[in-house]
Amino acid sequence: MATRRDFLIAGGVFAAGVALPASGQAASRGGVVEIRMRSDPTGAKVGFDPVGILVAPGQTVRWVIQAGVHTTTAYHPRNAGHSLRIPKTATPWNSGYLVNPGDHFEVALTAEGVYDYFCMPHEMAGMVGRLIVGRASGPGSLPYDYFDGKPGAANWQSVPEAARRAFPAVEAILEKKVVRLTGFDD
Ligand SMILES: [Cu+2]
Repeated sequence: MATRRDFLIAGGVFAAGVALPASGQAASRGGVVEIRMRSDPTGAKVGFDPVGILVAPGQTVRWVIQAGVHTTTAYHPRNAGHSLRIPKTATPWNSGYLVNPGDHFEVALTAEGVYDYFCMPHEMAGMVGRLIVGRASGPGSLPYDYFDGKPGAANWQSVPEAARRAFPAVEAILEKKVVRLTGFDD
C-alpha cells in the first residue's frame, strides 16, 4: 500500500507543480490524480482520500473504490438541487453508484476554481471532498449558502453541518497541495 500512497502524494505534488505554469499554458500533461473512496469494515468511517487536492487546469481526476459503495457527485443544482459549489462554467458530474473495489470514474477539469463534491449515500456522514483547479475562485470559494435570498436559489439544498466540518480549508489545500483523509490507520 505504501507504493500506491507514495504515488498519490507524488502525483499530487507534481500536479501542484504544474498548477502554476509561468507561461500560463494549461498543463494537460500532468497525468491522472487518483482519489480513493474509502470505508472501514463496519462502514462507520467513510471518506475521500485525499480529501483535498490542488490540480492543474485540464488535469484528469479519477475516483476509485477501495471499499464500500460510494458516488462522486458535484455540488450543483442539477444534482438533486444541491447548492452551486463548482465554477459556473463547469459541467457538473455524478458518477452514480460505484460498488466494487476498483470501480472508478473520471473527469477532466478545465475551468479554474474550487470544486466541492459529495458522496450521495454518505453526505450526511461528512463524506465530501474539495478540488482546486489552478486557483481558488468561483462559487466554491464563497461561504456556504452564499446564495441565500438570491432568485432561483431558494430551493437549493443547504450543505449539511457534517459536510461543512469535513471540508479542508481552501488555504490548507493551497499550502499543502494534498490533504489526506484522517481517521484511517494508513
Ligand atoms: Cu460514500
